[in-house]
Formats: sequence, C-alpha cells, structure tokens
Amino acid sequence: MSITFATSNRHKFNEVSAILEDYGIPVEMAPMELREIQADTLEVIAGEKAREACLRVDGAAMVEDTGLFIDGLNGFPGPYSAYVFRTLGNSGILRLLEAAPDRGATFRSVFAYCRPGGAPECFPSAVAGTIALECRGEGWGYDPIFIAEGASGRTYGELGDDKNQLSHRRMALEDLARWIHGSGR
Ligand code: ITT
Repeated sequence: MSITFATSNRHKFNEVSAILEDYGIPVEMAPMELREIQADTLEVIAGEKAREACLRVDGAAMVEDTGLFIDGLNGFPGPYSAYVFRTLGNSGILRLLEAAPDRGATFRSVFAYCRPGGAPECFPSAVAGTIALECRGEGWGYDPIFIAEGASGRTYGELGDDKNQLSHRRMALEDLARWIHGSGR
C-alpha cells in the first residue's frame, strides 16, 4: 500500500519517492500548499503540517520540512528557509555571508507521518557541510550553494542523481522505511 506524501514541491517528491522505492514503498504525491506555522523547530512545523495534511486528504499522510542552518548566521534561515528562499534567494544568502567568515552549514529534514486522530510520528536527519562561494550546478532551491560533507567539494546542484545517496533526507527516510516495515502504520 502506498504512502500519501503531501507537498507542493515536485523535486522533493521525486527525491523522496526514489529513495523509498529502494525500500519497496510506493509514494503518491498529494499536491497542496500547507500552512507553515512560525516555530523554532522543524519537528513542530512538520508535525502541524502533517495534522493539516491528514485532515485534507482524509487519511494517513506524510509531510516533510527542511531547513538550512548556516553557522555564520547563527542558524539562519533555519525554520524560515522557504520564506528566505522566496525573498532573498541564493544570491541574498551569498551576500549575507560576505560579512560572515564561517561558511559551515547544516541541512536538516524532518518527516512527519500522521494518521487520522493520531499524533504525528517524526523522523529527523541532517547533513553537515559548507556554503559555496558562488552558485554552482543545477538542482533546485538551495542546491547550487550547499556542499555536503563527503561530496568532494561539489554542491548538491553538481551531484545530479548522486545527491540522493548522501542527502539530508536519506537517513530519515531509512528510519521511516524501517518503522513502516516494522511496527507499521
Ligand atoms: P513543501 O510543500 O513540502 O513544504 P517546500 O518547497 O515549501 O515544499 P520546505 O518548506 O521543506 O519545502 O523547504 C524549505 C526551503 O528549503 C524551500 O525553499 C526549499 O526549496 C528548500 N529546500 C528543501 N529541500 C531542499 C533540497 O533538498 N535542496 C535544496 N533546497 C531545498
């Protein structure tokens, strides 16, 4: 039986379904804009998105919330990454970092799975890395500026399909897949 993944982001859906396919779990996209509450943690935001998605699809639903936490900016944009990407974009982030020598950063992801009437089950993961000096490669969102540890200096945008091998989503999805195959939904 497939999982309903509520997201407005086709790129995210493609990456998630490719990883879960390795675990024999089919995923269906339920395209929708979910309200993002303002909160300091991705867990709280993802949990609320999952509750809303559950009501809207009238069944169990999975959501994901991602944040890019930049050390030299005290963790900004973090939980506000979607808003900051829409307003400042990658060029704005690069400009902010001209004044901040620490280019360390962490991409964090939280998946939340919720059944009707139940509490959301959260699966977090993260990948450390650095912010590139300029945009490189293709990809989407912050892909052209994020260099993950273990990526030999290449941005997510330069990794192509290899991004999925080491991305901030992989470990969370592996945990989610184990949970689905184990205790079950
Ligand atoms: P949802 O409908 O699933 O919420 P979204 O695009 O709003 O889709 P998020 O709030 O989780 O997703 O993402 C926050 C921001 O981070 C947003 O601008 C994304 O484009 C960006 N982002 C998320 N995952 C990314 C990835 O793997 N690579 C690059 N940028 C990413």
